[in-house]
Amino acid sequence: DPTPRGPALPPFPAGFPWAAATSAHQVDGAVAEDGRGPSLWDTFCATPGRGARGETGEVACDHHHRHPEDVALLAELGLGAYRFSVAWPRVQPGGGPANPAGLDFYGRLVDALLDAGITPVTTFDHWDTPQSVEDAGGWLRRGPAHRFAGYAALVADRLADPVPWWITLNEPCVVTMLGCGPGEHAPGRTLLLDALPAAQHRLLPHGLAVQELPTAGAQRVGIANNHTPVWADSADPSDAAAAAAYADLRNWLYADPLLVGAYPDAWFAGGLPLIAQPLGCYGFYGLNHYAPTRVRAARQGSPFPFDLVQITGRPRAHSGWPVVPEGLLEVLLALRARYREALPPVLVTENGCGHADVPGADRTAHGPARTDFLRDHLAALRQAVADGVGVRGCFVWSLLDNSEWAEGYEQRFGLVHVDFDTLARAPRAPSAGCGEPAGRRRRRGRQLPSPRGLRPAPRP
Ligand code: PNW
Repeated sequence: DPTPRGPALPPFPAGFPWAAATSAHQVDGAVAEDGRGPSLWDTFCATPGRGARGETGEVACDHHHRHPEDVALLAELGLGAYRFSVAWPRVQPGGGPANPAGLDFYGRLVDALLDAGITPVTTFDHWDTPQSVEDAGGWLRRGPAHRFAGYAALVADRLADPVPWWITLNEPCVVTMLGCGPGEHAPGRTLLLDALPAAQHRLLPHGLAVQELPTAGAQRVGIANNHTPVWADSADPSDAAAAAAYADLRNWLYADPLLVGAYPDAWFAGGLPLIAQPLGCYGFYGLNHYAPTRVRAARQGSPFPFDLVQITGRPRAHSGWPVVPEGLLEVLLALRARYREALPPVLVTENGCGHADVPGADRTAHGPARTDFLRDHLAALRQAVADGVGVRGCFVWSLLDNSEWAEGYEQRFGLVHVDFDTLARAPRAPSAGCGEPAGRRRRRGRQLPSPRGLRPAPRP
């Protein structure tokens, strides 16, 4: 048993659900089964020079076939909820007619979760837009928003009864910021600031879904927005202005329209249309958080009004992101300060850290870096709750090691190790510092009371 190092896991209010998340492209595999059509990520990864080492989501974790084993792992880990995404191209392979076999897969997954007493939390769109929708102009046009609403209604018709929590979109900011600006993510467009219309066209489907889904029986409908604390590099007013511009582009552009009903009043506001009223969230606001960002005034010739500066003096995840646990507290306090009573209860829909396997190291242990990351971020979350931020649950990214998009399979975020040769799963135990040996933790986990706010809806 590891020797405890540092403080034990902080206690949370009773009923606080511990949970884990995945997304379809990153874990499902089986891309040519059930009549599934290609997504823009399938195309991107198969394009030479795009995905790291040519790695694709063709097999991924084979969650599509192995979901019964993965649901058993969730139960073994004592997790109360599971956030997964539905792949639009599995449900509407060409972005048009429905594919019943695709919907059946998600029906089986939801049934397995409910049978295990685990609450399903379902994302409609975790970036894997059908290739046909992209071919018609993608998110640079308004059209996909209406097609998305039709897709969401199809899924809700089938699953809204048993699924109590719905997430419309995962991190629309990353789609604009990485997919259409510099082109590091699918669809690989390099439009820089001309990508801005995609931000609005990504928010429109959220607005449509929030209006329509409650009628289809969905109890709670939110979003999973990525937020980063933005630190100015110095007290110089030009650095402070650059930090404010970055915060608008990265954080508030995707949150203000939902919670305030306006785009942030900033350097790009003139390019975006007026919004009549808040697009809304119905029951919760989802926060994905990984790391803060340091920003300074742009040097001459930059296409943006800011430059990003490395945060030094901190440990780093494999992605290069600095590990700053108090950043999670900062983000939660900033959300509360900005939106006050307009902020619904927050679900932390992603937080975690990726590291590469160390050759020869024990694959059933997290290693000190991930153990420290999780313990210290949970302590920051505990502090936010103590400070009165209404946080309803926390989803670790991720249940399984999986495909980290354009980076391939090297970065491992999983509570569970996946051997990508054999697809064997092995739960990881904390290396040290979480205070309890894995065996005892697991027994305790199973006895957790059903989380109050995340109880599965009665079976139809
Ligand atoms: C999120 N950034 O992606 C996604 O929701 C997950 O699918 C992903 O695996 C996870 O975080 C880890 O990366 C992000 O550049 C990608 O700031 C990029 C950024 C943030 C989040």
